[in-house]
Amino acid sequence: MVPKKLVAELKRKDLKVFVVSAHIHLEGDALGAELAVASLLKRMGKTVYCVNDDDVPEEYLFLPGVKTVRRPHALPAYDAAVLVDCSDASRIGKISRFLRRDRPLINIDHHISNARFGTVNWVDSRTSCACEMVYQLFCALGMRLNKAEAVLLYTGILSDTGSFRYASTSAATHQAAAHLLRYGIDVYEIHRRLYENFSYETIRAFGRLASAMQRDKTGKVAWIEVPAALIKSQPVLAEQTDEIIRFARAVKGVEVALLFKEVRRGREVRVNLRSRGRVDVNALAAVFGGGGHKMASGCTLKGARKDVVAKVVAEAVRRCS
Ligand SMILES: [Mn+2]
Repeated sequence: MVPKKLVAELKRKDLKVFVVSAHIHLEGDALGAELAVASLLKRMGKTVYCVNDDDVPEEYLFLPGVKTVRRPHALPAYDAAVLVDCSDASRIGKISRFLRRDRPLINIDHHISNARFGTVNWVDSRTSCACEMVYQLFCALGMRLNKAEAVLLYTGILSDTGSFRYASTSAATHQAAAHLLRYGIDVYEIHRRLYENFSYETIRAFGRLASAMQRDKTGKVAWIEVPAALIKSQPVLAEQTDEIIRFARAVKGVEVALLFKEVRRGREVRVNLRSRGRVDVNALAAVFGGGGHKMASGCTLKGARKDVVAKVVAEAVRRCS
């Protein structure tokens, strides 16, 4: 349910200028929800700045309104901020330093680990994605969607539910998607843009990563490591978490799939965690200062790749037994 306070806040006449942002490592749900909220606010007569601490990944450049996204060094003067798909305000990156304590901060998120950092918090971890929540927001405001908004929300739902596969997909998710189809969106085109748009070299790199996959002796934990050198030669790999980790998760008997991306050689490793359902990877990531959902989470560790892999794999194996 959309909180009444959120609707009231958006309707406030004295709040004229909004900044809207989403988490770094932009992906379909974050970007779709951000742009859809921006569109909604503009239609309510607000001035809106979409700001991110990240460039938009190439596969999302087709999204309507994506050219309005700015990557500023600081935030512009604003009356209220809306953060979508962020478990914590710091998830928007360096620009979070410029959030003002004396301005409304609206938190719209579906992460179970959400820190309720806003002045208005709408956190619903039972919802599949931020875009499904933004869809509900349009309904609560009695606003008809336009086709561009439908494309944005459908893209977010498609990407965050793994194309309606993950357990977070509910009847309400499908109903929202069904409604979005009535706006004449081209679902195959969206699918193609997201999933059938890789370069020849990237697909070959996926193959190399799959063949370098490892698993523990119980076969319950499988992992893939992406070395810094490979990310350097194929930067797109840094964004392709789901495409890569699906190899590990798809192995029969695997309970926890892990992806280790060497962000800075010898110094920092980004870890993505996926569960088959038995192990809570939100709790597993929390051991290392991260979080997310029970089925999908992430954390970032300092140190050499070899040490990070050993530590996280050991903890994952422990939780599988
Ligand atoms: Mn999301």
